Amino acid sequence: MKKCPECGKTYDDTENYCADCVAPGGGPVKLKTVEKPKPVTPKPKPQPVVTDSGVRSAPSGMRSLGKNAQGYEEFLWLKDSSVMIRVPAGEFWMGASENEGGDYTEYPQHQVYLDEYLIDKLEVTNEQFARFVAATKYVTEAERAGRGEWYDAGSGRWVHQEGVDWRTHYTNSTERHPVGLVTWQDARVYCDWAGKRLPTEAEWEKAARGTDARKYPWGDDTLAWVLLANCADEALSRKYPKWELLMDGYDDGYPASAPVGCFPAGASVYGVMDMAGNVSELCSDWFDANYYELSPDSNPEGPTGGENRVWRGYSWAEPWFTRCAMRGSCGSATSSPSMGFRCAVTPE
Ligand SMILES: [Ca+2]
Ligand SMILES: [Ca+2]
Repeated sequence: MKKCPECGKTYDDTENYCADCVAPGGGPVKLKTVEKPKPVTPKPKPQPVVTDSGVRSAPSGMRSLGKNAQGYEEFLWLKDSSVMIRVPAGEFWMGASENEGGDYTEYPQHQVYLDEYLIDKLEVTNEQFARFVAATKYVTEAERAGRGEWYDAGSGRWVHQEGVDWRTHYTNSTERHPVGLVTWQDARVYCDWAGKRLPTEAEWEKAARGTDARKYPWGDDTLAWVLLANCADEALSRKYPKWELLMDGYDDGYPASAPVGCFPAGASVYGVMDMAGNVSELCSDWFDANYYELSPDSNPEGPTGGENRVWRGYSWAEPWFTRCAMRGSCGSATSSPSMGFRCAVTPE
């Protein structure tokens, strides 16, 4: 295409002079070739990277690990080197079923919708907590109080023992054991440091039981010949002969806590480990025994206040396999070697 530099009229490439204009010195005005504008290629919108396995890319602070054996996406949370599992949005049944024989606090069973969230695959370990303390110089509430809850093998009772805190049973051989003797506030501060939060009670229960209202993380039955969880067992009675309540004939090999994730047969439908036993796990909610009567049906966060905090999953100190619906509570200042926590995150 050509264009007259005087009047702007356009011509095709076969013409050389403008038909209308006269040059200042006389004669026709010579046309100028107009360069065709180059087509503008729109910048591609950023798209999530989808790998061969169909896994979406990870936001900053995370690295995709692909799908786990159960088919759910796992991520490495870089701040505290924890593996997190994506639990899809959707509904699940919360609370005990009619034939489950649950405590009154577990009723009524009700349907709850939760947005998508990530939850730690494993309980927070001594090793992780030590890194947090090294980075922040945080002093736990038991350390400040100068004492903590402890099992006294001589008397066969739980006592408040001077000088007992999370470091007491932290050795080179227990790096991968869940941290214990931490309060709700200790757990919350760890979560803040890691850029995470405690799971709500509803998130904890969905991660444990999935959407089919199963009784235990692994299903509805207990399989006596399979090691499913770390609870009060024969190993505990061998170490503490005065321990009264334990599962006769069940020997998981651990008298107290076990390294996290060493009972793969007990994993939940999402692949979350140790939801029954090992250490019980603090949740973000205040505890209300009657909360299920009035709980919102979407993303419940617990009562707005209260005296006690929720913990879930029971521990190595209990003589049974923990049902997913079982609820527990403790004072905000309570810490115990049988109680720890895991973290959750709301995806960006
Ligand atoms: Ca045990
Ligand atoms: Ca646990």
